[in-house]
Amino acid sequence: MSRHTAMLVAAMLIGSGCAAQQLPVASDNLIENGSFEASPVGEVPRGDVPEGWEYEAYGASGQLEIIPGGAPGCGEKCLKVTTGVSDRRSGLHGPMLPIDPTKAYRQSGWMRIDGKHVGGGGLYLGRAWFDADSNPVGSRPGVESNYTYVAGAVSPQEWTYYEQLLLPDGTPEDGTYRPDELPAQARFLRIWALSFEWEGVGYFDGLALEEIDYAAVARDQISDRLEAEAIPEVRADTEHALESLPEDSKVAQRATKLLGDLDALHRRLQAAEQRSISEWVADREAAAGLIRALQRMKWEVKIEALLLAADAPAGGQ
Ligand SMILES: [Ca+2]
Repeated sequence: MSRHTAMLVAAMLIGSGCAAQQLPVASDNLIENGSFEASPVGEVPRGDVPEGWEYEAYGASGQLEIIPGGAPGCGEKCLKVTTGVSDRRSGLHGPMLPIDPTKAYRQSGWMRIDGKHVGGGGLYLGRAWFDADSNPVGSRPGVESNYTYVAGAVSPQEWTYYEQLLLPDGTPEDGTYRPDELPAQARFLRIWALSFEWEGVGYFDGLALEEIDYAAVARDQISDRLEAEAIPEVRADTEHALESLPEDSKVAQRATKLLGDLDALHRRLQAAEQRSISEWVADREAAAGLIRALQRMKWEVKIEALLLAADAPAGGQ
């Protein structure tokens, strides 16, 4: 049994999929032949690239090969990239893939190296961004570099899964974007799978780009957080203590406002209508603050109720 076959069997036993994730996907893999299953085993002829890919990075120097085996659950073939003293750079660039910068995507893939890592570089998985006219979208004003990475200069000895959730740029007006953001002007991306500035053998497999249903992600995250922080109990405690407070008490009014905010959040979590990703991101961030405020408010209301009871004349009114 070859080493690769052994890894495939192990993967089946532990039930690992090619994309090791729990995120709700909203599309198929947008990368054609990201797992290299559509290519024949053997050296990729100089000047050529595997089906679905556009060109060899840093020149058509014939440093690519399709070999049997691959990452856990990722089929029966993978890409091997060899760099040496005479040419320390190679890899693959994908074709221009159309994207919608208001949507959410996950870019993922598996990488490993063989043997000792020599040199400062390593394997890189990322993408370059382009606008509607196929011009690069720089990460900062006046900066031409239009690429960001899922993982850079990595050199794992075993197959390792990398992924990154890409969300719309939340602040397009500042003219910059983070590595985990889609630039607002971007309409295309080009996948990069590179072996850069080192000498050795690297492997890529299971490369994927998928649209993600971010509303479902945010809904789950917010709901889980409300449950984990016992917000239904906090609410019940607060409402119980509120019964002892006069309605015109300032504490009662603030508590009632917070409970109303919580109701509104619950309504948005259950709403069926389409909301933008930025609205979901804002809700996710606001939920954390609302949870903290509700937890403080519970005690404020309880203390206010105790103080009122202590001030009341003996025997009550
Ligand atoms: Ca494969």
